[in-house]
Amino acid sequence: ITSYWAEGGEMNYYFIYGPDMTDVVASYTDLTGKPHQLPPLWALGYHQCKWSYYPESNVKSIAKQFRDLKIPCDAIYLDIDYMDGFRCFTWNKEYFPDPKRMVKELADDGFKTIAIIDPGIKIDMDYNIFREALEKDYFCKRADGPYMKGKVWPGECFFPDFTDPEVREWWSGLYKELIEEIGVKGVWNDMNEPAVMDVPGKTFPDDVRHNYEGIRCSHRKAHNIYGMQMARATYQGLKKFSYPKRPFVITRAAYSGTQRYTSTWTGDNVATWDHLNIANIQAQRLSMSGFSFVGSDIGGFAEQPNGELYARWIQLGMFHPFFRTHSSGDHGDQEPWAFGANITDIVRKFIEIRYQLLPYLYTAFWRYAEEGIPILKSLVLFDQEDRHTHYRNDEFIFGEKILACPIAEPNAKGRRMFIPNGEWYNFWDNELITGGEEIWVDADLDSMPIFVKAGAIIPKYPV
Ligand code: NBV
Repeated sequence: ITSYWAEGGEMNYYFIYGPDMTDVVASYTDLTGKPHQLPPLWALGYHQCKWSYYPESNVKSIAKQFRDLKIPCDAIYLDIDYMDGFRCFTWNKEYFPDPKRMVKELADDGFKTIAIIDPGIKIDMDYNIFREALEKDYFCKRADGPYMKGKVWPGECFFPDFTDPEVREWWSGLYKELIEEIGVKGVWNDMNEPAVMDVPGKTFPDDVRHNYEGIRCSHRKAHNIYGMQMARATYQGLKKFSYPKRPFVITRAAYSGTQRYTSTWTGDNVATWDHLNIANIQAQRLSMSGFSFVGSDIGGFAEQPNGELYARWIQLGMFHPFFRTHSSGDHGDQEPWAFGANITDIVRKFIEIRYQLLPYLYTAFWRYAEEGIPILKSLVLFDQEDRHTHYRNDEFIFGEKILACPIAEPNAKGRRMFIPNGEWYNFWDNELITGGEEIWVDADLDSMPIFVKAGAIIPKYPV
């Protein structure tokens, strides 16, 4: 027996007839939405992140290393420590005395700066954003009246009710200085599940009330929507203040339809081979669920990868539309050069391939934004008539014509994988393979199984 129920709100069922599974996904995005715009091209490049790069000198030296070592990189991230006491829309002036200058200098060197913004607003009468939201009655409240108070990074916080369109409008306006003045190019929304520390359930209690577009309801109904509405408000702000450039947003929490506004990643993973495997499956399934602009924390967020795991993860991540290394930062370095020269060379090689494939990926993104066709396709989406594809998780199609399969275990010299029907060229040596069966594919650490569909035209860009 399979049963479904909802904690709150309605259960609506939709029957979507393909019968082609790709059409099911496309129709599902007719219902829930497609990206409103293509991302800026740079957002499909490589991103470097850590919790946290600070102070300014650290950010600069990371950026310089990329250029010195000639490793392409388009974006560098500021995690929560750039703020003043974790107050959103403020700067720690000791670490970042002149953010505008720093962001400009990074931009002159080809880096876009991305800053994190969380939903919790510190309870602090000397903090203008807190005061304003309090005066305007924008914070969530409990059923019996008091504010929804919860502990997050800044300490005790109140939380804007992003399900209220007026609150979203206000929130979007808060980005003016960060984007228009300081020149930050992208925003990263985190903790918007909403996450709350030291409470059972780690989120709001069910009785919290929400505006919910004027149809007031409890948190039971609004829980899953909350994070999306935060990302939506962020997207509105970026759209306004970065115009005529296109916005880039990344969010941790999402819901059906969040793909309209933002990219996402798979959250706090661990530096293990198991989690590399999981990242592959998660990205394919998100893609199959109408949300293609996805990636994982490459190398793992918690714990420390060795060079081999990091290199293999870069190889997988190169095929994920969102391509970012991130780590919790307390276990050692996780930049492409942190594991010795051999690994640096392998990582560079794969990041370079990603850059060469940008026009190909951009076209796949265009099809996704226009028609809802997933960018990553599990083999079943590629050839559902062949029952062999029905239980395959490892291999996937990137765009329309490239078949890839990560190496997801240590000490591998290659792996067995299933090649779907048709003729395929090995990406590395042009050997022609006829698909329809499982084969062994060589792949030392500096390689991975990649095949190109016979007859495909793959446009390539200079690195
Ligand atoms: O802001 C710190 C981290 C962030 O680096 C990570 O990517 C998020 O998923 N954040 C979670 C909060 C701390 C989690 C332990």
